[in-house]
Amino acid sequence: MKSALITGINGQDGSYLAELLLDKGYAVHGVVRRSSTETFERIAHLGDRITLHQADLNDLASLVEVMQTVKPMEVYNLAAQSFVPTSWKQPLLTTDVTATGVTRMLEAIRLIDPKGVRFYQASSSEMFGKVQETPQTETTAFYPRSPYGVAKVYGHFITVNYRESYSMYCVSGILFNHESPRRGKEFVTRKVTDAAVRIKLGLQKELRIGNLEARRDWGFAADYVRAMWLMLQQPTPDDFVIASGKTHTVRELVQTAFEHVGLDWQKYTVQDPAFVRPAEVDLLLGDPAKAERVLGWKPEVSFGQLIRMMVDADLKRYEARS
Ligand code: NAP
Ligand code: G4F
Repeated sequence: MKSALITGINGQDGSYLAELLLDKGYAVHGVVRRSSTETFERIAHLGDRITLHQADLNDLASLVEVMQTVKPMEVYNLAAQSFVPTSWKQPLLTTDVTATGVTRMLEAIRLIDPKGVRFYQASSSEMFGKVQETPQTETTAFYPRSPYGVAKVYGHFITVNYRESYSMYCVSGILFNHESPRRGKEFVTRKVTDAAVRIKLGLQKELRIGNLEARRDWGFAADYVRAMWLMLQQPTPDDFVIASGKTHTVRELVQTAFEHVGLDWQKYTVQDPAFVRPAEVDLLLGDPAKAERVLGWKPEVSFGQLIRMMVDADLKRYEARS
């Protein structure tokens, strides 16, 4: 039986990836960090079909111990301080987890089983930042615009470096924004779909938001975890851009979500400088041609379908509570 270890299994992507790997017959293990209250909301439904191990990306010994215990064939490093605004408030924590945490994962693998393990690193389109060309591809130069983006560039290149230095099977997926009903509420898509529903139900008065002109290439998380798995099944390790190939403004996102609940977004949306970033990534648009050609990967859910799916899921959640 194939075995896989997922760091960040309790996050949005970790939960979808765990489901995918279970469906494929893997023994699925996950790394979770210690918390005073255990809120495994996204993976509770998987019950004892997955095995959880306590470790932290900041603690090398704990990662080595998990590697020794599980002896996985595939490792998916999804754990990170993943919220861009927090990376300005906690730049050193972001560096420790999102940048050097990747080296700790790679070292744990190098020490335990450098030839047997296949490693996936969750790289990000935030690395393109102030974009140097459009659309962005695997060869576009990086120009990160936040401590998070800088940390991801480090994680990306240390992954490439372990592949080239030790001939380890290490790949980096440069994933553009992907969302789902399991997205954290601090990210703009879920903040908007949750607000549209709450306003519709009379639970909230307005949506306070930052830059409406920022453009993102948004896709569905369950489509994107398929690409992660495909990357680790290739005969040789390589890096891929995973994107929808379409871009939309935050304004279009708000309009789509509010329209779906029958509200005029302009009546309820207030621009608030508190949500404007010190440095913005204005435009992301990925070119997934290489992933399509080599991996046979294609996204199945469009932007409109995704936002409506998220609104519907939020509606269901609130209706179930009343
Ligand atoms: P997420 O929901 O924020 O999940 C991140 C996970 O990392 C959480 O489970 C979190 O644990 C865990 N974590 C944080 N610090 C840790 C530490 N010190 N030790 C161990 N675990 C730690 O993020 P996501 O959206 O699923 O994204 C998954 C990965 O893809 C991240 O690396 C993210 O940066 C990257 N990425 C995401 C996107 C996107 O659009 N979603 C795009 C490109 C790249 P808790 O559950 O305890 O908080
Ligand atoms: O949803 P966001 O917070 O996502 P962001 O910053 O693009 O980062 C996400 O995608 C990355 C991939 O490119 C991942 F690596 C990262 O881990 C994360 O998953 O913001 C999207 C856009 C930004 O331009 C932001 O300025 O929405 C704009 N925005 C406007 N008002 C807002 C808001 N973002 C948030 N979170 N909240 C607002 O009120």
